[in-house]
Amino acid sequence: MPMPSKNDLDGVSDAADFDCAPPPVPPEGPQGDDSCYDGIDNNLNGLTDGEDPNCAREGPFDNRSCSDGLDNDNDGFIDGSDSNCVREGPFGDPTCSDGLDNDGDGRTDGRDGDCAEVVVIEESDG
Ligand SMILES: [Ca+2]
Ligand SMILES: [Ca+2]
Ligand SMILES: [Ca+2]
Ligand SMILES: [Ca+2]
Repeated sequence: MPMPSKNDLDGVSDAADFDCAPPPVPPEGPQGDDSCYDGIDNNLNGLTDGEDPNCAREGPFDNRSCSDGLDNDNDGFIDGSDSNCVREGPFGDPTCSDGLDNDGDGRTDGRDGDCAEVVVIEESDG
């Protein structure tokens, strides 16, 4: 009695099939994310890091984009010089008594929650 030694279909199983789904496209951005500083066109749109609109944002003040030495949003102002990176406060800071809405959130000086007198507990990483 003859035994079928092999399948006609060359032995490729379903589990090894790569044809069904394209590889996922990783995100680039938002600004501050490592993907905006890795020199890689992560999302494969032809625009790398600062060239990519997903990364072209500067601020807010605590974002990495405000301390990277780059004019991320290409408005001619870098980091602390960029109004997007300006902080108002904390309490006692000159920005809380200059009559200006420094951070552009619509609240000036004492009206800005960032200027509220609070006890700040700072953690030290050592
Ligand atoms: Ca890109
Ligand atoms: Ca910057
Ligand atoms: Ca800028
Ligand atoms: Ca102010």
